[in-house]
Amino acid sequence: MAHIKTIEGQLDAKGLKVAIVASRFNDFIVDRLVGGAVDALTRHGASREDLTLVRIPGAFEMPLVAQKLAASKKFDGIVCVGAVIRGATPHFDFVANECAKGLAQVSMEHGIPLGFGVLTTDNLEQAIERAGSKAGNKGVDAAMAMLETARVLAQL
Ligand code: INI
Repeated sequence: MAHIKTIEGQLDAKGLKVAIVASRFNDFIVDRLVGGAVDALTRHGASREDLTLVRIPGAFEMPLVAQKLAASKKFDGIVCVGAVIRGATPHFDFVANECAKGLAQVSMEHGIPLGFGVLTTDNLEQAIERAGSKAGNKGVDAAMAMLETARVLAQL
């Protein structure tokens, strides 16, 4: 293909201040996602002192907390990690939908890159698969997506 002007984000997290918002609900899954996000960011140059972990009750509370973090302007990006599991959640759809919708709104309103690492699965096995086993670690993916987006936004 002919050369065209291309803008893309370098995966360099050096100097980036990042808030990681993690729900306590299903914490044995979520802790793996937090670990993945921290690992991904520090391996790409972020310093631990620039990372702040915010623990909250559940995925439903995530948008409000992300909104406050974004409004504080103390962070270059936010990574949200949680696990909403249908099998154990009669109100799965409400929690999952409100969480995703609210976080997208925060990202747009504040122009802040937000990595969405909230698992929404039918059962526990699928959640385990995405928390550091055969389907990877969605905390890693969310952190990397936030990082790439932050570096793209800085050039626009
Ligand atoms: N919160 C989650 O993060 N994951 C879930 O699977 C879940 N379930 O199963 O209900 C869940 N519910 C709690 C919810 O996020 C709120 O914390 C709660 O309703 C209080 O507002």
